[in-house]
Amino acid sequence: MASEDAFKPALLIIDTQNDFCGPDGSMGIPQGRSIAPVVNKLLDLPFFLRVATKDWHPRDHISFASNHSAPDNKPYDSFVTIANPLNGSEKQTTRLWPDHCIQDTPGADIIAEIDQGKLDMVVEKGQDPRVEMYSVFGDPFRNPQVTRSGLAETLKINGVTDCYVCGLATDYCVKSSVLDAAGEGFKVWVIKDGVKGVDTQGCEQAFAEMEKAGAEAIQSDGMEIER
Ligand code: VGL
Ligand code: ZN
Repeated sequence: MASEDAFKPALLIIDTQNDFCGPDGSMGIPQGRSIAPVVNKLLDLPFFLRVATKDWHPRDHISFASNHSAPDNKPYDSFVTIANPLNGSEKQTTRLWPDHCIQDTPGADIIAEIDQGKLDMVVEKGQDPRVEMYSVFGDPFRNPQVTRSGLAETLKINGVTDCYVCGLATDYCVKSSVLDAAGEGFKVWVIKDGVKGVDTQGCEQAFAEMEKAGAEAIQSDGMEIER
Protein backbone atom coordinates (compact mmCIF):
# COMPACT_ATOMS: atom_id res chain seq x y z
CA MET A 1 0.00 0.00 0.00
CA ALA A 2 1.34 3.43 -0.88
CA SER A 3 2.19 5.45 2.19
CA GLU A 4 -0.37 8.15 1.39
CA ASP A 5 -3.04 5.45 1.63
CA ALA A 6 -1.90 4.35 5.08
CA PHE A 7 -4.76 4.03 7.55
CA LYS A 8 -3.85 3.00 11.06
CA PRO A 9 -6.76 3.55 13.42
CA ALA A 10 -6.46 3.64 17.21
CA LEU A 11 -9.35 3.36 19.66
CA LEU A 12 -9.26 5.73 22.65
CA ILE A 13 -11.59 4.79 25.50
CA ILE A 14 -11.73 7.75 27.85
CA ASP A 15 -12.22 7.38 31.63
CA THR A 16 -14.78 4.55 31.76
CA GLN A 17 -14.23 4.27 35.52
CA ASN A 18 -16.38 3.35 38.51
CA ASP A 19 -16.53 6.87 39.96
CA PHE A 20 -18.04 8.18 36.72
CA CYS A 21 -20.79 5.53 36.67
CA GLY A 22 -23.94 5.13 38.75
CA PRO A 23 -25.28 4.13 41.09
CA ASP A 24 -22.15 3.92 43.24
CA GLY A 25 -19.69 6.27 41.55
CA SER A 26 -18.78 9.43 43.47
CA MET A 27 -19.70 11.55 40.43
CA GLY A 28 -21.87 9.30 38.31
CA ILE A 29 -22.48 10.66 34.81
CA PRO A 30 -26.11 10.18 33.65
CA GLN A 31 -26.26 6.81 31.85
CA GLY A 32 -22.47 6.56 31.99
CA ARG A 33 -22.50 2.80 32.41
CA SER A 34 -24.81 2.34 29.41
CA ILE A 35 -21.98 2.83 26.91
CA ALA A 36 -20.23 -0.40 27.95
CA PRO A 37 -21.80 -2.60 25.21
CA VAL A 38 -20.82 -0.05 22.57
CA VAL A 39 -17.27 0.09 23.92
CA ASN A 40 -17.05 -3.72 23.85
CA LYS A 41 -18.33 -3.80 20.28
CA LEU A 42 -15.63 -1.28 19.31
CA LEU A 43 -12.98 -3.37 21.08
CA ASP A 44 -13.83 -6.22 18.68
CA LEU A 45 -13.03 -4.16 15.59
CA PRO A 46 -9.53 -4.50 14.10
CA PHE A 47 -7.99 -1.35 15.56
CA PHE A 48 -4.22 -1.09 15.36
CA LEU A 49 -4.07 0.01 19.03
CA ARG A 50 -6.73 -0.09 21.74
CA VAL A 51 -6.01 2.43 24.49
CA ALA A 52 -8.00 3.11 27.66
CA THR A 53 -7.40 6.12 29.85
CA LYS A 54 -7.84 6.51 33.57
CA ASP A 55 -8.40 9.72 35.47
CA TRP A 56 -5.82 9.07 38.21
CA HIS A 57 -5.73 11.73 40.89
CA PRO A 58 -3.76 12.12 44.13
CA ARG A 59 -5.93 12.94 47.17
CA ASP A 60 -4.73 16.56 47.18
CA HIS A 61 -5.79 17.18 43.57
CA ILE A 62 -6.75 20.79 42.87
CA SER A 63 -10.01 19.78 41.14
CA PHE A 64 -11.50 18.30 44.33
CA ALA A 65 -13.91 20.70 46.04
CA SER A 66 -12.85 19.10 49.34
CA ASN A 67 -9.38 20.62 48.95
CA HIS A 68 -10.77 24.18 48.93
CA SER A 69 -12.39 26.39 51.59
CA ALA A 70 -15.99 27.46 52.00
CA PRO A 71 -17.95 29.14 50.54
CA ASP A 72 -16.34 28.55 47.13
CA ASN A 73 -15.97 24.81 47.45
CA LYS A 74 -19.26 23.35 46.30
CA PRO A 75 -18.79 20.42 43.93
CA TYR A 76 -20.21 21.25 40.47
CA ASP A 77 -21.07 24.86 41.44
CA SER A 78 -17.63 26.27 42.22
CA PHE A 79 -14.66 27.07 40.05
CA VAL A 80 -10.99 27.61 40.74
CA THR A 81 -8.40 29.53 38.78
CA ILE A 82 -5.12 27.69 38.51
CA ALA A 83 -1.77 29.17 37.52
CA ASN A 84 0.62 27.21 35.32
CA PRO A 85 3.16 25.77 37.79
CA LEU A 86 5.98 26.66 35.37
CA ASN A 87 4.71 30.07 34.24
CA GLY A 88 2.45 31.77 36.77
CA SER A 89 0.98 34.22 34.27
CA GLU A 90 -0.85 31.49 32.35
CA LYS A 91 -4.18 30.71 33.99
CA GLN A 92 -6.76 27.94 33.74
CA THR A 93 -10.25 28.30 35.26
CA THR A 94 -11.92 24.98 35.94
CA ARG A 95 -14.89 23.46 37.72
CA LEU A 96 -14.64 21.77 41.11
CA TRP A 97 -15.76 18.16 41.49
CA PRO A 98 -16.51 15.63 44.20
CA ASP A 99 -13.45 13.55 45.11
CA HIS A 100 -13.10 11.02 42.28
CA CYS A 101 -10.75 8.51 40.69
CA ILE A 102 -8.21 8.58 43.51
CA GLN A 103 -5.14 6.52 42.60
CA ASP A 104 -5.33 2.86 43.65
CA THR A 105 -8.92 3.05 44.91
CA PRO A 106 -11.82 0.99 43.50
CA GLY A 107 -13.43 4.20 42.21
CA ALA A 108 -10.55 4.59 39.79
CA ASP A 109 -10.90 1.08 38.34
CA ILE A 110 -12.31 0.62 34.86
CA ILE A 111 -15.91 -0.63 35.11
CA ALA A 112 -16.20 -4.41 35.20
CA GLU A 113 -18.49 -4.50 32.13
CA ILE A 114 -15.63 -3.57 29.79
CA ASP A 115 -13.48 -6.32 28.23
CA GLN A 116 -10.17 -5.09 29.59
CA GLY A 117 -8.33 -8.11 28.22
CA LYS A 118 -8.62 -6.56 24.76
CA LEU A 119 -6.73 -3.38 25.71
CA ASP A 120 -3.20 -2.81 24.47
CA MET A 121 -2.46 0.05 26.81
CA VAL A 122 -3.83 2.01 29.77
CA VAL A 123 -2.75 5.64 30.14
CA GLU A 124 -3.18 7.38 33.49
CA LYS A 125 -3.68 11.13 33.66
CA GLY A 126 -4.31 13.93 36.14
CA GLN A 127 -1.57 12.86 38.57
CA ASP A 128 -0.12 16.35 39.08
CA PRO A 129 -2.02 17.83 42.07
CA ARG A 130 -1.43 21.39 40.82
CA VAL A 131 -3.30 21.30 37.48
CA GLU A 132 -6.51 19.97 35.95
CA MET A 133 -5.85 17.61 33.06
CA TYR A 134 -8.99 16.64 31.18
CA SER A 135 -7.15 15.64 28.00
CA VAL A 136 -5.24 12.37 27.93
CA PHE A 137 -2.53 14.10 25.90
CA GLY A 138 -1.59 16.67 28.54
CA ASP A 139 -2.61 19.66 30.60
CA PRO A 140 -3.85 22.81 28.85
CA PHE A 141 -0.51 24.56 29.47
CA ARG A 142 1.33 21.88 27.50
CA ASN A 143 4.09 21.59 30.09
CA PRO A 144 6.43 19.01 28.57
CA GLN A 145 7.90 17.59 31.78
CA VAL A 146 4.98 18.19 34.10
CA THR A 147 1.86 16.74 32.60
CA ARG A 148 2.40 15.47 29.07
CA SER A 149 1.33 11.84 28.97
CA GLY A 150 3.49 10.81 26.02
CA LEU A 151 0.45 9.31 24.25
CA ALA A 152 0.75 11.57 21.17
CA GLU A 153 4.34 10.41 20.73
CA THR A 154 3.41 6.75 21.23
CA LEU A 155 0.65 6.96 18.62
CA LYS A 156 2.95 8.73 16.14
CA ILE A 157 5.84 6.29 16.61
CA ASN A 158 3.35 3.53 15.79
CA GLY A 159 2.17 5.32 12.66
CA VAL A 160 -1.38 5.85 13.89
CA THR A 161 -3.36 8.09 11.51
CA ASP A 162 -6.88 8.09 12.97
CA CYS A 163 -8.24 8.23 16.53
CA TYR A 164 -11.72 6.84 17.26
CA VAL A 165 -12.86 8.23 20.59
CA CYS A 166 -15.51 7.00 23.03
CA GLY A 167 -15.98 7.20 26.80
CA LEU A 168 -16.74 9.72 29.55
CA ALA A 169 -17.42 12.58 29.82
CA THR A 170 -18.41 14.09 26.46
CA ASP A 171 -18.19 17.67 27.70
CA TYR A 172 -14.92 17.30 29.66
CA CYS A 173 -12.32 14.60 29.09
CA VAL A 174 -13.70 13.35 25.77
CA LYS A 175 -13.90 16.86 24.34
CA SER A 176 -10.44 17.92 25.55
CA SER A 177 -8.86 14.70 24.29
CA VAL A 178 -10.58 15.04 20.90
CA LEU A 179 -9.46 18.65 20.48
CA ASP A 180 -5.88 17.74 21.39
CA ALA A 181 -5.89 14.71 19.07
CA ALA A 182 -7.04 16.93 16.21
CA GLY A 183 -4.37 19.48 17.16
CA GLU A 184 -1.75 16.71 17.02
CA GLY A 185 -2.77 16.10 13.40
CA PHE A 186 -4.79 12.91 13.78
CA LYS A 187 -8.06 12.42 11.91
CA VAL A 188 -10.57 12.13 14.76
CA TRP A 189 -13.88 10.29 14.89
CA VAL A 190 -16.20 10.61 17.91
CA ILE A 191 -18.56 7.69 18.47
CA LYS A 192 -21.87 9.41 19.28
CA ASP A 193 -23.50 6.43 21.00
CA GLY A 194 -20.23 5.59 22.79
CA VAL A 195 -20.05 8.78 24.87
CA LYS A 196 -22.06 10.30 27.72
CA GLY A 197 -21.63 13.69 29.36
CA VAL A 198 -22.22 15.70 32.52
CA ASP A 199 -24.60 18.41 31.18
CA THR A 200 -26.95 18.16 28.19
CA GLN A 201 -26.17 21.68 27.01
CA GLY A 202 -22.47 21.14 27.59
CA CYS A 203 -22.61 18.08 25.34
CA GLU A 204 -24.25 19.96 22.47
CA GLN A 205 -21.60 22.65 22.75
CA ALA A 206 -18.87 20.01 22.99
CA PHE A 207 -20.01 18.36 19.74
CA ALA A 208 -20.02 21.75 18.02
CA GLU A 209 -16.47 22.46 19.22
CA MET A 210 -15.20 19.03 18.28
CA GLU A 211 -16.71 19.26 14.79
CA LYS A 212 -15.31 22.75 14.33
CA ALA A 213 -11.87 21.28 15.10
CA GLY A 214 -12.38 18.76 12.28
CA ALA A 215 -13.60 15.76 14.24
CA GLU A 216 -16.42 13.74 12.73
CA ALA A 217 -19.27 12.39 14.85
CA ILE A 218 -20.48 8.92 13.81
CA GLN A 219 -22.69 6.15 15.16
CA SER A 220 -21.15 2.78 16.03
CA ASP A 221 -23.88 0.95 14.08
CA GLY A 222 -22.47 -0.58 10.94
CA MET A 223 -19.08 0.96 11.59
CA GLU A 224 -16.27 -0.78 9.76
CA ILE A 225 -12.55 -0.43 10.25
CA GLU A 226 -10.75 -1.65 7.18
CA ARG A 227 -7.07 -2.29 7.36
C1 VGL B 1 -13.70 14.14 34.02
C2 VGL B 1 -14.46 15.75 35.46
C3 VGL B 1 -13.37 15.57 36.28
C4 VGL B 1 -13.91 13.36 32.77
C5 VGL B 1 -12.59 13.95 34.82
O1 VGL B 1 -13.42 12.20 32.69
O2 VGL B 1 -14.57 13.88 31.85
N1 VGL B 1 -14.62 15.05 34.33
N2 VGL B 1 -12.45 14.68 35.94
ZN1 ZN C 1 -10.83 14.25 37.28
